[in-house]
Formats: sequence, C-alpha cells, structure tokens
Amino acid sequence: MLNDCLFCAIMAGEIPSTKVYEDEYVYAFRDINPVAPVHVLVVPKVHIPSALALTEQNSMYVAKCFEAIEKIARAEGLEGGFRVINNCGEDGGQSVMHLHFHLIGGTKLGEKLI
Ligand code: DGP
Repeated sequence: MLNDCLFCAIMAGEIPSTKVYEDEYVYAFRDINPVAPVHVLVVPKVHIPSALALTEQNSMYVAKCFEAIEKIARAEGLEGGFRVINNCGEDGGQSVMHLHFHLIGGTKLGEKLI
C-alpha cells in the first residue's frame, strides 16, 4: 500500500467501493463514472504505478488481472464480448497512478477505439 494512492486506499477499505471480485492478487470494483452498463476496474493488489513500471518481477500481476477479467466477464454476462483498456501516463489519459484495467461492456461497442 502506498500513501496517497486512491486505489490502495480503496483496497485497504478506507474508501468505499462496490467490489465485484477479489483474490490474492487482484481487486476489482465498479468505476464511479461508468461509460457502459458494465464498467469494472481491475487492479493489482501491489502498487504498480503504470504499465511503464512493469518489470520481469511484477508482470505476473498483469496475467492475474486478465485471469480475473475472464471470471468477471463471465459473471457479468459478457460472453458476447467486451473491451479492456489500460490508460498509461498523462498523454494516455491515466488519472489514477496505480496500474488498472477498465473492463467495459454490456452494450455493443463501436469498432473505433477513440
Ligand atoms: P484512469 O483515467 O484510466 O486512471 O481511470 C481512473 C478511473 O477511476 C476513472 O474511470 C474513474 C475511477 N475513479 C476515480 N475515483 C474513484 C473512486 O473513488 N471510486 C471508484 N469506484 N472509481 C473511481
């Protein structure tokens, strides 16, 4: 846990969240500003600031996030498809500096990314 990190505070229970999934490595909760009927944030339980901070030592958390995404997507009825987004850094639109994946679905998404 890192002081002043919003997602670390959420995982510590200091800030309420609507949990949809948790295991030893991953915590997932509903985004406060959903852009689709399903919008879940999938977050590693260790503080990794962004995709630019991934290393051989911590990259297994990415695999754990995607294992969780597979479970959450099925639980949320997204077998028809969904989108996973990672915003990285200021130019990538990242507002919370704790690595996370947006799982978005529950509606037909357009083919364009932006
Ligand atoms: P990003 O822009 O990729 O860093 O995404 C951060 C997301 O976090 C954004 O979609 C809104 C969400 N968010 C920010 N503050 C909170 C909060 O306090 N609770 C929840 N559930 N989501 C939050």
